[in-house]
Amino acid sequence: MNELSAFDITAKWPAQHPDRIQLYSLPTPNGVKASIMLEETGLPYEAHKVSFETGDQMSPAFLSLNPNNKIPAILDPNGPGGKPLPLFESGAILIYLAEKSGKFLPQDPAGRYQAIQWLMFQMGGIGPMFGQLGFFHKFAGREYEDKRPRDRYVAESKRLLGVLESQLSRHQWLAGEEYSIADIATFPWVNNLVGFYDAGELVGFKDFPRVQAALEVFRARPAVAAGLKIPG
Ligand SMILES: N[C@@H](CCC(=O)N[C@@H](CS)C(=O)NCC(=O)O)C(=O)O
Repeated sequence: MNELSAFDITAKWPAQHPDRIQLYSLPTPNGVKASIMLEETGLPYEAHKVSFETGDQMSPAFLSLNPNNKIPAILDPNGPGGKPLPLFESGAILIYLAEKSGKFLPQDPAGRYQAIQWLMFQMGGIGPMFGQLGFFHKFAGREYEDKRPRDRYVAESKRLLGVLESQLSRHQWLAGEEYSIADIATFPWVNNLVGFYDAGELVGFKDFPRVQAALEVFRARPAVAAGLKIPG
């Protein structure tokens, strides 16, 4: 019996490699933040698929780790003090993995807060607003006759893209000249907006050339290409 077996989630998703970080996820814009970060850092991990089709995120085993029934979540057998650490919320996972690996979060305090600031901007702005736009443009909300909710999220998404454009006109990446967890949080959502949601025309994506260029550089990273497909 390993230490992880004390966590109910491992009964539904058994760990083949209990010494590695366990990732519970799906390749959605929030899920791939964790898989891309794990690929980028090279930390050893094992990915488990949480299928929405079968409602895995609502199962008691999953809820025992994340009571908010959302992916991604992780379980690190070797957390602080050498004890297992369960963790949910993609922003918290990114900060944790950055601190554990010593990568993608500047060491100097001012730079570190810049990266956290842009990470929070994604968590509180980009993710929720682009997500709502997806609902009203691509999913069930598309059928609604009243287009005001959709238009509201289109306008807000454009505004947020404008904020990214302005920041990227001054810096190579969101938190400055170094690629950071702020970029790992944000670009999967931009990618999803113009890809899976097919909302590029709706938000006038061509009006944000620096965001477009940064997205291309992001997508060209091998760890990003790999992480976007995990778990398969
Ligand atoms: N704030 C959360 C949001 C996570 C989230 O919304 N995950 C979605 C997939 S992108 C999910 O698990 N949805 C399943 C559900 O709502 O039942 C985070 O960043 O981790």
